[in-house]
Amino acid sequence: MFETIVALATAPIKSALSIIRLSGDDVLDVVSKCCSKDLRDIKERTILYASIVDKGEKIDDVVLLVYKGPKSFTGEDSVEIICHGSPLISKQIVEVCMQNGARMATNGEFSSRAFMHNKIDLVQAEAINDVINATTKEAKKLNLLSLDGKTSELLKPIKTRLADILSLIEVNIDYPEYEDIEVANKDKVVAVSNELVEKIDLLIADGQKAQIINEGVKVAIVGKPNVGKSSLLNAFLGEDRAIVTEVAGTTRDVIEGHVNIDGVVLHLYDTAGIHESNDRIESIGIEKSKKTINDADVVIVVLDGSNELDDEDKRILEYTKELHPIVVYNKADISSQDGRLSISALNNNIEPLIKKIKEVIGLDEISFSKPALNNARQIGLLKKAKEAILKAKQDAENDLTIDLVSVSLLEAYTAILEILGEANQMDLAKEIFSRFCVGK
Ligand SMILES: Nc1nc2c(ncn2[C@@H]2O[C@H](COP(=O)(O)OP(=O)(O)OP(=O)(O)O)[C@@H](O)[C@H]2O)c(=O)[nH]1
Ligand SMILES: [Mg+2]
Repeated sequence: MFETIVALATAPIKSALSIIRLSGDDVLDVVSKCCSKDLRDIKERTILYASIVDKGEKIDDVVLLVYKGPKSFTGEDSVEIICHGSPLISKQIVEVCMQNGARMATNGEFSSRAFMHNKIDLVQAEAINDVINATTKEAKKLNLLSLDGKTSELLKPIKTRLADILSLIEVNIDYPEYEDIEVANKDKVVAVSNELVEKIDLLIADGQKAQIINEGVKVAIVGKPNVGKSSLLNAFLGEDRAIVTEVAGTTRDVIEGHVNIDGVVLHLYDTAGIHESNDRIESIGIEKSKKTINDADVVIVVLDGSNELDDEDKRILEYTKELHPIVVYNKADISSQDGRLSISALNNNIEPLIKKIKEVIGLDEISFSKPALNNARQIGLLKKAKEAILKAKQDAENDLTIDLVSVSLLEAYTAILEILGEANQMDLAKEIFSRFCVGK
């Protein structure tokens, strides 16, 4: 029994129209009780013009979209009420629906119903949120591919291959007397493991690129005082976001800005100049700079190209060494460029740096249109599956018995199913018998 849930699907602000959404087993009954028309006998998707009423009094004239399950988003009978866009009206309609048997939906409950009724898998469910939250058209395009199920498709060959080898092992163990069944031995496990790891590695690499398109890249701008870090932030943003002065130690706090560079959002963090300071406030800023450096995906060390490097510059280069920073020489307008990566933040001439950042991020054209698993949960589970397969391979190479080897393979299979949200529906027996005609 799926209770009828109700929620306002649009923003609670004045607008032309608002949509209230309901879904559940007795939704047609619930709405009929507060509507000028009876929906109970509706057999297929229908659009109706009607009034919503509360104890004989009209709340609003509305358009009703009535869906008969399973042909609806949730897979259940559903109704969408399109009313006038007044927060007061939508509130009254939600309330009257609740008085007649609906309850308020919780976060994501409509999507979770769609998932429970197998209308979408977990990757698709996550994509709904990602489509809504996308800040670039490139990210939205990738998430629409996931919503269409194209990303989930990528897992099919891996899932099938794992099920193949697992069922082969099962059959070998349970029916050793069958001679016409392929033997699940060490060589077979090693070969399949190699093949799977190669496939998963490709998915992880593509997934990390897609994650960048979805979430952007954190870029820390660091350097000693007065080299032009804040000027660089302003040049990126095309506006005077951070205060720029010739006084060393101008920036005290971390200043954030966001810019879209060919479909990738750079989350830029301009930091306080790092140096030895006795000023208490500045010292706090410097500590924050160091934290920002450690959280960043890309670190830009800004040097003043018009001066010789000094100990402070060298210390910062040393401090960031392991993070493989982009080292850029600013103030190219008043210094020689000497074939090094040079810019002039003051003159908004930062093209060479942007080119370098794009190079470091390493996205190719194709990354923007290729379906890929694209969030930390999905990529984390892919990595877990890979580790488990490597363990199975190692166990096989160490001549462990095949049933022990299969424990890790099963773990990998579960991780792949978990990505799709199918882990608790796993029915390996069904998989086995769909492949082998054992009962012949
Ligand atoms: N000629 C020239 N001057 C620049 C350039 N970029 C910045 N400056 C000057 O350098 C001085 C310091 O610039 P800021 O951007 O405030 O430097 P900062 O690194 O943020 O300094 P702190 O916040 O003190 O750490 C200012 O007078 C800027 O006008 C440049 O490309 N060329
Ligand atoms: Mg500054």
